[in-house]
Amino acid sequence: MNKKSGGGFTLIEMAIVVLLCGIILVSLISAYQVYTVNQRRGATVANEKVIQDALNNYYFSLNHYPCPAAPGANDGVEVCTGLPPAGTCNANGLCVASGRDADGDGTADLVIIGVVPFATMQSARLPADNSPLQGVTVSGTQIVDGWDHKIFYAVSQKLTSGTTFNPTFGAIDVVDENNIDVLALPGSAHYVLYSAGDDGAGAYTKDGVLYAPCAPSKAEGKNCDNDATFISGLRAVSSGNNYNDDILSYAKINPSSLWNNSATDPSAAANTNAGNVGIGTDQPEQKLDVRGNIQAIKAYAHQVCDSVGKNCYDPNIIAGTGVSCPQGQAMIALGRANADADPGAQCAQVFPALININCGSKVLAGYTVNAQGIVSATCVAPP
Ligand SMILES: [Ca+2]
Ligand SMILES: [Ca+2]
Ligand SMILES: [Ca+2]
Repeated sequence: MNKKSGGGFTLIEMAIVVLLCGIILVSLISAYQVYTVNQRRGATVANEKVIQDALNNYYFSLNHYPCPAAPGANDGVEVCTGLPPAGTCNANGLCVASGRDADGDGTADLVIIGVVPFATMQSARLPADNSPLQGVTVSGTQIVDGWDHKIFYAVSQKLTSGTTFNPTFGAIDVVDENNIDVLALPGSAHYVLYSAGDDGAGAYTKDGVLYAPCAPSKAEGKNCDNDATFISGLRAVSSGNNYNDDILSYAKINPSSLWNNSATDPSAAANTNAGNVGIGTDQPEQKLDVRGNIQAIKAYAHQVCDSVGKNCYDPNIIAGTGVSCPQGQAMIALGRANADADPGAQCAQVFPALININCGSKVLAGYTVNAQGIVSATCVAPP
């Protein structure tokens, strides 16, 4: 009965073939799904990088970030005023959250949560000459993630205005999957960008429609629960409350051991090292030792010395009350008569050859000096 008949297959052989085809197909589908997700995640990371670069260019040009646009609107225009109260969202999905009290006035600093204001960024102008900003253009395909959902943009409100901007006023917190802060100073991120990832929970489509509701009980719910804390955690896509497929990037202050914001003027920077600072040298010999040219509009100094700190001049010799010569004499050099002399002017008679020339009632019209130094004056009648 198990013998092949007429060159065909037995039922068992057919079953094995079907089973193998099934196994291969499942593997292919699974591999294709992984490939697709990786592609979409890669596109999302790339777009967030483009947006970050644009936001940073905007900030460096205008000294503040733009406000977010409303997720439910599609004009890409920032919304800075008429905001919903803290802890709430408006009908267009724009939310305001209470963040860290960064300015220390006892009141929570606000965080505005929305999407990338691409139109505002593209039309921004430099105040100095009204020229368009460079490097701030983000296209329509770059404001969405790999699933065509809008990438969220949350920013510390004080950093959206040049008058309140202070780099230490980031009010946003970012934690990892274990709820551990990823920032050196908790709650100090300037802004975050995030994609709602594979499941699109809480995301808005590119047409401004809510795609799926937020699931606050899941780990990734930290991103869509509209408070000022976000999660930048490992990808976890098994079911359960650890689920997180979101893709988040953020901007923060990079702490530096060399520079700090001035305690008296937060907009100024002060160096913190006790030793010297070198530019063009790793062996600085002065508080600031520049081995190269310095370009400045004005230079202020109490003394100007030679390269070994000797032969110092008071700059007032040139820029202050200056130096003077006796009447009838003119300065022929500025310097020292010898190494021990005080700096000053070297003076000389204006026309030494003409001493003792007397034209009587006439006036001097010219003179020559021959090789022997004998002066011949030409005196003429006054005009
Ligand atoms: Ca405050
Ligand atoms: Ca998600
Ligand atoms: Ca949150």
